[in-house]
Amino acid sequence: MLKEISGVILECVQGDIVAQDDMDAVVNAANAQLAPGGGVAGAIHRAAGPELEKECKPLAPIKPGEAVITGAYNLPNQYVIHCLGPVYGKDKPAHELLAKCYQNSLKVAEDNKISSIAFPAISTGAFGYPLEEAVEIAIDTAIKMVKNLQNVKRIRFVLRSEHDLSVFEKNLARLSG
Ligand code: AR6
Repeated sequence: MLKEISGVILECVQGDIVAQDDMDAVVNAANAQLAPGGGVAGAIHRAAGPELEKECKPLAPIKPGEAVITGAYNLPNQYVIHCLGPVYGKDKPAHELLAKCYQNSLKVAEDNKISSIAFPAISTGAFGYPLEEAVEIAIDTAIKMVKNLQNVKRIRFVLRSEHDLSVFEKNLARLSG
């Protein structure tokens, strides 16, 4: 599903974050140490190769809501933007910290003249954020940002399961445009 708002395309697809060949940047649902780990972070580091971890090391640790950028090595993209989501029930206020992830990642993309960026559903795996709430935050934050984006023209949300995709689609469908 796809919506165009203020000249920016917002879309959601079911798939794998490491297979977004047509995107300039992919976002990593990272850990504070920017180390491989499981889930999205594991998949990104596996696909990118060991050079990614080397570039990440001096940039760590990062705090919840923070985003940093690196090269993408063997991934089919130019950049990886690593973002630390809040651990649900621990890092507070969770809502604000999750919104900051999307704000800061989009800001980093904008500053680096990135025109297309793909996000996973940050914090909704190992970090336990309830999907429905996380989806609302992701979409609301992106909508608030689009008016101020000059370089970013396409924002894609990549969901692993059909169920997660349907939750995103329901939320995107509410937007006019
Ligand atoms: N492509 C797209 N989405 C994925 C993929 C993939 N390859 N793999 C998982 N998901 P998670 P978090 C979905 O756990 O909650 C790691 O161990 C998944 O179904 O990757 O922010 C790190 O090292 C879920 O909906 O990220 C951190 O310690 C969403 O992506 C910690 O997990 C996020 O799941 C970060 O936890």
